[in-house]
Amino acid sequence: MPSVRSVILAAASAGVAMAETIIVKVGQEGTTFDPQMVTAAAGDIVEFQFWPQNHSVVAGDMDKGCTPLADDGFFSGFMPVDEGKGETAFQVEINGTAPWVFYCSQAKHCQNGMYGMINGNDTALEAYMSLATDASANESPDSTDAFGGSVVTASETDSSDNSTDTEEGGAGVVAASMGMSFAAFAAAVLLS
Ligand SMILES: [Cu+2]
Repeated sequence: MPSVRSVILAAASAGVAMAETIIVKVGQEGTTFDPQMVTAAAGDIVEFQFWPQNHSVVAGDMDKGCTPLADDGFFSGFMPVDEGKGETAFQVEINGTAPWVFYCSQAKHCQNGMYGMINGNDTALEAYMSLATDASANESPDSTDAFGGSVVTASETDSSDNSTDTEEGGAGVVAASMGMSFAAFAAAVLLS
């Protein structure tokens, strides 16, 4: 059977619009976003899924560590989770290729390295690292409610690694967007 990658390439070359849902795991390995660097095209959805104990994701100001973007940002609100992957996720639709930095506004998580970028690069991430490490405060937006995205039921993709640089991650994304059942997806992965 054709590999998942060849199917993706065929679809892309046929001009089929295939918006992807890209999963970012929040707090699964401590104060981390995984993947930390996300590449997303216009129309793609970045879905933040939450692990214990109580994290958030905030769109940050690129020039001020651990500080919310003043306008047109996003915030998930705090997402307390007792155990495992939380049922509630936060989705942000990407409208272009402009870089975003995001961070967790809980306690000193941002200062401790809990941030990441959408459509960023290593240089920008390193620059943000110094700003975050030196930030005197870790700020949440004024609003305690979520904004700039959608609070949704978390997608059923927690068993695969959805980082954008692996075949399996890509397969999970495509299977989900094609509406395949998980069993069919698993079979496709096993057979490929
Ligand atoms: Cu956190």
